[in-house]
Amino acid sequence: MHLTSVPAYRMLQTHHAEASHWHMRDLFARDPNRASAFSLEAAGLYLDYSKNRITRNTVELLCDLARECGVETQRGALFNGAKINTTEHRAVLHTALRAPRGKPQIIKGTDINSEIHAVLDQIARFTENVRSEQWRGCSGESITDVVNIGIGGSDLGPKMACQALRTYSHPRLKLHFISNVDGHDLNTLLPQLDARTTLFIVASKTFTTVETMMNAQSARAWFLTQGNSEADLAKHFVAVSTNADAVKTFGIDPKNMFPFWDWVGGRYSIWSAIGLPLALAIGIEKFREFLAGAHAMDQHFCNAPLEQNMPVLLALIGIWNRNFFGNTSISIAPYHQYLQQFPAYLQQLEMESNGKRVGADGSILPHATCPILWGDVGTNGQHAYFQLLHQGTDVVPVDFIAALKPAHALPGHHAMLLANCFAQSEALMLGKNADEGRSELQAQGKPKAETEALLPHKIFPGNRPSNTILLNELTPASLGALIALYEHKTFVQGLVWGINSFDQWGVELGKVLAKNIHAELTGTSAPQKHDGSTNTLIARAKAIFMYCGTELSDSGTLSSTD
Ligand code: G6Q
Repeated sequence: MHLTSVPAYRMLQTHHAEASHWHMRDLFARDPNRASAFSLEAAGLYLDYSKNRITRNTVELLCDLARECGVETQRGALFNGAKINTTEHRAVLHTALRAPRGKPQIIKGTDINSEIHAVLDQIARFTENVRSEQWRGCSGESITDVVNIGIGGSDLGPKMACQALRTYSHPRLKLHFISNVDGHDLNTLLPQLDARTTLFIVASKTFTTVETMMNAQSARAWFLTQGNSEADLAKHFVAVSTNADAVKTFGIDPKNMFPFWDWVGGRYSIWSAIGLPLALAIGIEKFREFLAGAHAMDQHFCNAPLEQNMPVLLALIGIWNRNFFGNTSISIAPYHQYLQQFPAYLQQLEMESNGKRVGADGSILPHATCPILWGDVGTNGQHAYFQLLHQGTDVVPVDFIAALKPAHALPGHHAMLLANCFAQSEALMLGKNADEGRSELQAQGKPKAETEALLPHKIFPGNRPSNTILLNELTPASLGALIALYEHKTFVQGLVWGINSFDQWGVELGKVLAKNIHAELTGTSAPQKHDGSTNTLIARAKAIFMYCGTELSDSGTLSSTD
C-alpha cells in the first residue's frame, strides 16, 4: 500500500489544511510549554523540534502514520538481519558493527558478533603498532602520513569523521583522502609525501571501482619510482575490502587486508574496517567510544516508543515538511567548523538511500521522496545563502547542529557562535511583520516615504521550520550517536515512502557509463554513434590531445608522445 492510501495519511491531509494557516509565532505564544513538549534527549544528544509547524495532534498523527507504514516491525527486521535490501538480497547489519562484544548474532550459521570483534582486534593491533612506531616503513622510519584511497562510502565517512574528531588525532599522523579520478587530486598530494614514511590504505568494498583502482595503481607506481622495490610495498600498502582475491591480485599481502561483509552498505560502512583511517587517527579506544555512541542511539531507536524516539521524530518532521508542506530541500547547518564535511556525508546517506522514484515493490511512487540536502557550516552560510532561507520564495527547513562546549580556549568565540546559531532559528521562526519593520525604520529616523518604500524589503515572513540538535561536546561518542541518528532517520523515512533505502542502482549506472567513451578517447575502440552533443565533446577532447602533442595511453593516463 502506498503512503497516500494509508488512513493516517488522509487524516494528516485534513490536519494539514488547518496547519497551513498556522504561524509558529502564535503557536509559541499560546503554549508556554512548547519547547519542553517538543524536545527530547537520547544517547547524549538533545533535539529541539519545537520550531516546526506542528501541534501535539500533528505528532500523534505522524506517529500513527509511522505505525501504519510498519516502522515498528521493520525496525525489528533491520536489527535481526532480515534481507530488507530486497533488490540485492542482502541483510543490512551496520548496527551489528557497533554492538558490544559477546552478544552473539547468528547470520547464515555464523556468529557475526565474534567475526566483527575479530576484525576490530585486528584493527586494534595494527593501529597501535603504527601509532607506537612498531610498524615502520621499509627503511625503518615511522609512518607520518596516511593516505586513504577510496570513493563514496569508502571515503566520505572516514574523511568526515577524521575532520570532526581532529582534536583527538595522533600528533604525528597526517591523514589525507584521495577519491577523485581527476589526477589533479593525487598529483597535488604526491609531491608533499615521503614514500618511506607514507602508508596507503586502499579502501574499496568491491575492489573494482575504477576511480579507486586507478588512484591506487598510480600511487603504487609512484611508490616504486621513489627508489622502493615490490617487496617494500607490504609495509606501505594495506587494503580494506570484501574482495580478498582482487586485493591479492593488486599485490597487497592478504595479511594486510582488513575485511568486511556484503551486509555493510558503502554509505553505512564507517563502523567497519572502512573506519581504519579514523582508528589510526584517534586510536582504538576512542574508535570504540565512537562505536559505543552509535550503539547507544541504536538502543534508543529500538526501545523508545515512537512518540519519544529521536530518529523517528526527526524522520516524521521531515515527512511533514516534504509530503504535506511540499518543501523540496533541507539545509544542514552545523555550527562547528570540524563538522564541515557533515552535510556532504549526509548528502550521500540520505540522497543515495532515498533518492528514488520507485517503491520497494517496483511500483512508481505517487508521492515525493527524498528532498535535496545541502548546507555548510555556520556562521559562514549566514553571509551567503541564508538570505534565501529568510526571504526567498522557497521554504527550506534547516537542521542546526551545535556543540555546547568548544574544543579550543579562545575567549569569546564560542558564545558568539552559539548566539548566531540560536538567533538564526529564532529569526526564521518569528520573522518580522510590517508593524515591526515600520517601527524599526522609524526608530532609525527614516522619513515616512522612505520607510514605506523600504518596508517590503524589511519584512520576513517567518514560520520557517528548523530543528536544533545540541551535543554537549563533539566527542567520538557524540559523533557516533549523531551519525546513527541520521542513519535511522533515513531508514524510517524510507519505510514511510515505501523505498528500499539500501540499494543504489543510480550509482551502479555511473560505474559502467564511462567505459565506452573512455575506450573511444583512448583509441582502443572505434568511435561509436552517440548523440550530436556527445560526439562533439569527444572530438574536441581528442583534438586537444593531438594539438598538445599528448595522447591518452591504454591505461588511461595522459602521456607525452615526445
Ligand atoms: C555507497 C555506494 C557508493 C560506494 C562507492 C565505492 O553506499 O555504494 O558510494 O561506496 O561507489 O564503492 P567501493 O567501496 O566498492 O569502491
